[in-house]
Amino acid sequence: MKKVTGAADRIRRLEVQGATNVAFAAVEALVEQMKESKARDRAAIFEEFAEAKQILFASRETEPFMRNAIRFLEWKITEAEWNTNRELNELIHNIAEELLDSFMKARQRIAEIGAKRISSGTCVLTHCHSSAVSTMFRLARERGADFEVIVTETRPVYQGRITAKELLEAGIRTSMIVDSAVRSFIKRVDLVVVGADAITSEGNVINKIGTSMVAMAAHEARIPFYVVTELLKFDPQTIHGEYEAIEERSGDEVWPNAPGGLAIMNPAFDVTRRDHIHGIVCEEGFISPHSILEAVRRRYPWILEQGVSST
Ligand code: RI2
Repeated sequence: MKKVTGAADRIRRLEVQGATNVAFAAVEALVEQMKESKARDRAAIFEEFAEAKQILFASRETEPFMRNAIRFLEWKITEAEWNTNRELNELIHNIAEELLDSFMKARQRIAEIGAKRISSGTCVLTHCHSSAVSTMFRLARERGADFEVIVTETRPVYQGRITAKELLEAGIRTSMIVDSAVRSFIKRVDLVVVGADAITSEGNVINKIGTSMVAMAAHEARIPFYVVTELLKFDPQTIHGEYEAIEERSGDEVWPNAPGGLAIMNPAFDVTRRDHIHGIVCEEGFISPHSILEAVRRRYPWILEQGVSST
């Protein structure tokens, strides 16, 4: 299981970052792993697949996009006719391509929709680094909008720096603030835009730690708060009453070599209630968080059918 354990380690260590990159790194590793399979029959191959899936699922807890993508592969290879490893490899490769292709179309549509809300003179605040949000900003810039983005540094691992570098490269006016300065700057901004790691059946959004405080500051200042995300991040387990698990990371990220005896809490994400979200920009359009389940059912019915168990 070298390919998947290697990928799982890179994901865990944050060498691969962001829900989308994590999902595609996991799919790629799984496809490569199956290519190396020496299993002789269907049952043995599915056993290997299940083992690989468990290793990847365990790499980071709050990654429903990765889980949905892997379940999609599993569903498709379960349904299809194939006899040899060679046939399976070709099939699995094509399924991964299909998923990537549908994702790319979704991402383009999201960027098109979101970019319409960013015109010249707009000041946008964003938190952390989201490839969906960056794509939308780049498109708005390409379309000629001259706007400004305020990026939070995003403690403890400073993903805001990734965002800042990307935006500067795209020729977007960018400034950075520390996370605790959000409320001091919120009145300067016209809207807040963030990405998502997970969306629940209630329309709540799980994103980088601190997002819910940004949302509260925006709510207090009556500034619109948008979430830009593919519906592939919907977690079907939440329909069955389960809470999205929030990954707890090592305290070393907060303070390496901290004094002994100091307890450090380091949750990677928090939950932003739907009441603080003005709109979700997704492949089904600009929607209210209240209609999330309906949108997922329309666009990806398989997520609801395949994703009912936690394995
Ligand atoms: P895209 C990131 O989590 C951030 O919370 C970001 O908003 C989210 O993933 C979505 O990113 P982390 O992996 O899928 O940095 O839009 O912990 O790239």
